[in-house]
Amino acid sequence: MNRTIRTQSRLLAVVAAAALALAACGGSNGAAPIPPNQTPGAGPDVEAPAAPEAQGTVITVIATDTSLQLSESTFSPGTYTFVLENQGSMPHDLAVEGPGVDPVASPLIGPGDTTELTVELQAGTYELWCTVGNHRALGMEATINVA
Ligand SMILES: [Cu+2]
Repeated sequence: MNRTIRTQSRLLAVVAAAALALAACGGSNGAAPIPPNQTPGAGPDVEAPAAPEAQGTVITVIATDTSLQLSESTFSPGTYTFVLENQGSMPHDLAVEGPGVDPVASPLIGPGDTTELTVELQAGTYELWCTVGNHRALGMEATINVA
């Protein structure tokens, strides 16, 4: 008889201990720090969206209706991106011709717009001009020497 009671109280103790352990465990789980939000794509590994990237040396070319004004006057061989800014009142473009460059032209852009033309310049003389109408004759041209 005695033995049975002891066994029962022992069992009770074990059950109580288990209940405590469970409670402690549950409590501990509840209090566990929430992992920081892992937002995929927000980390430093993510590459920025590919922006149109000017290649080589950037030269600004201001187009008025009667001139082309370049931001640089000395050139060495290499890759250049001419950024044409149309500050005139008519549509303009930018053409380039010289050693290794058959005439290439930028898109035609309206007043206030900007476009780009990337070319490889070698040593030599290059002509830049606007292909629209008689604009070249009006003064929309420039000559650069690459050395
Ligand atoms: Cu023009």
